[in-house]
Amino acid sequence: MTENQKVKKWVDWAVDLCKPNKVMWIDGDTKVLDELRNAAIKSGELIKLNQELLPGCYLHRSAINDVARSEDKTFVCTTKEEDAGPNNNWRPPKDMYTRLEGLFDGCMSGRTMYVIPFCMGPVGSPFAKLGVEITDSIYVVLNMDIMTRISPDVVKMLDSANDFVKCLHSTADLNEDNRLICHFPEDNGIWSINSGYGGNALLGKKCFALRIASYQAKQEGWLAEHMLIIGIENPKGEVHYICAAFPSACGKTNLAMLIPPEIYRKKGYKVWCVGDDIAWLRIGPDGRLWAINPENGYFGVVPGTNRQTNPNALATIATDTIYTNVVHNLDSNTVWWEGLDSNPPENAVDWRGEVWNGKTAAAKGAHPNSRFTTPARNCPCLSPEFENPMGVPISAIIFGGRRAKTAPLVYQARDFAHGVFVGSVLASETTAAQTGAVGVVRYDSMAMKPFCGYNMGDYFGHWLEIGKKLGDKAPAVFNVNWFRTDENGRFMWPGFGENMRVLEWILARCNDEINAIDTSIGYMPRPEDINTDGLGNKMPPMQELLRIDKELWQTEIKSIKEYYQTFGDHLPRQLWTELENLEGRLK
Ligand code: OXD
Ligand code: MN
Repeated sequence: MTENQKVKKWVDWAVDLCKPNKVMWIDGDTKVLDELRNAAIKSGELIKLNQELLPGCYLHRSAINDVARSEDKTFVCTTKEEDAGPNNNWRPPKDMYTRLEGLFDGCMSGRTMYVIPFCMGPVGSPFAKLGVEITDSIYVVLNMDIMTRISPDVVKMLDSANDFVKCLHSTADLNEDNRLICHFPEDNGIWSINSGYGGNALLGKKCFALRIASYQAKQEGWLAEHMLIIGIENPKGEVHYICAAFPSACGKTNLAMLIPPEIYRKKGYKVWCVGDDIAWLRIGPDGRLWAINPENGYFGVVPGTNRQTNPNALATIATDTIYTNVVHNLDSNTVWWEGLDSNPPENAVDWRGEVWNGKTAAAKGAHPNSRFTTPARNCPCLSPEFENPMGVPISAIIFGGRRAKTAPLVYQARDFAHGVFVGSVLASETTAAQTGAVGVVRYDSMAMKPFCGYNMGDYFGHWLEIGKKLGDKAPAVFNVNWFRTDENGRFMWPGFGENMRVLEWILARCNDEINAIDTSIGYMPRPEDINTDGLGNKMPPMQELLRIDKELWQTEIKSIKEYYQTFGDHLPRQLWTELENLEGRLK
């Protein structure tokens, strides 16, 4: 319970609307959480896995119509449509509140309402923000306990807080037709109904820490970004911090937990993970940009995680983890997924809950978007600065998409404003994993297209403003592309841990230790500036990886123009100038 009258009033209002049988406050008490876990095991919502092999680990299978973020059912409801921008679905707040009140009316009858005060960011940090999530799902309670900070200290903070984000959630009857994830940035509110999926239901994550926070950040002069944060320690023991934005499913968690190749490890290089998905960035007292990770855990994609791609993630998810929609190995009572090893279980149940034999089955056993929810404290390379209330100072910002031909392995923006341009035209090409044509360019500016809680044209303007305030203390901005392919469609760059070689060049640039070639698109390394020692048969064709195809870039300029036009007057004039300058340089 809290002393905060505003919170009490809001909870009372939610009780009147949702009509639960019982209300239960969650403050992180382990006895209470254990009881809830046991109740979920009893009802079948959770399966207790082999506690000798996977201590503290559980398996959950979602409804089969509820396995990913529902972008078409996600709305930003601002008074004026243009404030939401072409990047968001929009409805007038009044209309949406009326529809939601109808759906929430009595949705918790016969159920318990859980009230969870939570903190995004280290408790006591001036960067941190409070929320309260109301939900009727034990799975959501247990996931929120991993992903956010929940404790009696947080309840105490809430007692005297003026501000908190109101997060109302119900799984209701999981009816897709009535599924809605709605944001009311002007009221600090989120309403989500008919989904239990992480991105739709753990409202601290995408809904609060990105959509609502990006809106708050615009008002308050900071940035809420879809970025990992890592610290790279060099042999001298100095640590430089980098933020990186990649669209979903481009390997952010792998980069966030990177283990440097042996030749780097021998020299004393280490990579520390501060965050794998979200960064809140503010200008510090020294005028530099500082970042915290507002989350307390990782909600990562499971398939493809293995000893080669991400050994740190594999170690992290061996304990205290909730697995969602992976294969249940009935012989060992453990879990399996595609890409773990080449030894799928024969006596198993797939993510749909059906009998599955990995040796003979045609269909995949784990859902391609199956997930782990796991606490940050378990990560072997967790940064010692993870709980630092001031965060870490950022030397470089990296943007990266999935491009077969256009973008080279790496280039550096000419200055911060050019970096904003580079981030604004971040794009990925569709792969066979998506429906529709392959190779279509989709813009995902700063990897924030699905997560920016206001008009992206204004968001670009906000980035430029932050750049002006930072002046010559602004971090250097880079673009990377791990996904360039050869004429046979094979990736040219080995990726994963070897990405350290590109990070080394990026840091050398930040520290003014190496010259670069001034090209039409930005500053680039000479092929010999990327260290390829010890790559053996993974030796990449560096010339090809760094080639700029001017014709492709001219085509790119045409599609950037079309994209920019969608923002009308909201697109800052300065970005048009950056585009014209690029066009001029390419001639
Ligand atoms: C995520 C996403 O789940 O970006 O992190 O979709
Ligand atoms: Mn993400």
